[in-house]
Amino acid sequence: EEASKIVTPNNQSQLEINGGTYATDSWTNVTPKILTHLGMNKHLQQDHPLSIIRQRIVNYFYAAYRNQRGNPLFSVYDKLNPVVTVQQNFDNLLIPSDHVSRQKSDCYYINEQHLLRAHTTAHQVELISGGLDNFLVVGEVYRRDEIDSTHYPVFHQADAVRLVTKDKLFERNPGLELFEETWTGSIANPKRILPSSKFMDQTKQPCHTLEAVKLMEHEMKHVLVGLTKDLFGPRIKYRWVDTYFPFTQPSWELEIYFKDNWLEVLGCGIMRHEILQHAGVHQSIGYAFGLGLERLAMILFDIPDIRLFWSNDSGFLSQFSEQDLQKLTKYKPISHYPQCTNDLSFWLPPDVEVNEGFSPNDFYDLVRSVAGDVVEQISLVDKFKHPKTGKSSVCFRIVYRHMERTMTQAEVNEIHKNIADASVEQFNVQIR
Ligand code: FA5
Ligand code: MG
Repeated sequence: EEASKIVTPNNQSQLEINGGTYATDSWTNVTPKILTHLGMNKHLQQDHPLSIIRQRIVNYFYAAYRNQRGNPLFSVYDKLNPVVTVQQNFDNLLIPSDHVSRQKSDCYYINEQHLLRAHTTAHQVELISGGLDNFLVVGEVYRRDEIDSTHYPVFHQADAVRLVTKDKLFERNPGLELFEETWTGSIANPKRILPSSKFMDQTKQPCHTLEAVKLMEHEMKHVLVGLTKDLFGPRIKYRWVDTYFPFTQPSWELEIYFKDNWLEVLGCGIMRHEILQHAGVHQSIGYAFGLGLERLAMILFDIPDIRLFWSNDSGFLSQFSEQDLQKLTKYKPISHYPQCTNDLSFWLPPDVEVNEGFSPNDFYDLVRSVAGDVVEQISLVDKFKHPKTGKSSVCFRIVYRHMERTMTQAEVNEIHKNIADASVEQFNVQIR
């Protein structure tokens, strides 16, 4: 009863979110549980580790870029509404209409035209159109994903854009140009087929001069390595990896070496000039980047589980303080309560298979809606097709652990049963 009420917002014809009213449709897949995260603003909560990281990043940019009067060049937007349009999140950023990141199985859609932003880059074009040329955007983003200690469907990003004109970029080398002489300056046909990752030229966009791109690349990498060293100390090991984003060219990821592994901390690149043109900017070149706050915070504070960022437990929050931003205290686990593992196996309806009529992400959302944050991990441990009936069977392993107390087996069994009941109701499966 209870579960079905929670997991089927689709029965509603309208959703009220942040003061806006949205008609639901076949794209609607936000759950009430996910919607509770709007307005929590963990990145603005005093003494919260995400707020400390935000301030460190902002202060670094304030210090790195100043105008002649000594005032910070960058402005900060950290309270923008996470409800955005498909145009803001994808179209404005030249993300192809068939790109995987648009899929219903990856995003939280409110309806066909609106979604909870999947990256803070969604605000880039409106801010540039409004006349800004140096800004940071900080906020939470929403992505449908698996469940484990480093994945949560809501996490935080900081994005930045810096635009410079020819005079500024070539201050000390007058005579150099941002754009190739041979380039006509016209916006490429927006309907033309966009270069895919494999065919994107990693050197530069046709419109830019090599010297403009190289100078911007150098400045951007210098600033980002500076930020990394400011956060992790001067001896941190890092490397740049070529990558592809539809909205930058060339593009890179910065990885840092941490506990015997290379960990991706940000994506960045030279902004696609079409994006600037659409936003009314014709005489500048820009760089942009986006980074994840939880990843940085987990390393800096030694926080072992991403769910802890949502904890209201004073045993967690009282450990951190904004008093001295430079002093990063390591997290001390309050204690480790025992895990409890239960498997759930069921037959999918006839003619339905994993990723064909049944998406594991739909199941993960159901589990989060029913069980909340006591689920630490879920994995698909087994799937097979019955040779006679042709029906598919799946088995999910669910690991339960409360972060602040020990759960009894009876309590876990009850939640597990609720998940099973809700699965039958929502996916028409048969429990084995
Ligand atoms: C983006 O979201 C791009 N918008 C970044 C960007 C902006 C590139 C501007 C170029 C110009 P990506 O999906 O890789 O890219 O995420 C960026 C960062 O967010 C990652 O490097 C990582 O630090 C963080 N991140 C991504 N997914 C997760 C996740 N599931 N959990 C925690 N952090 C994540
Ligand atoms: Mg990435």
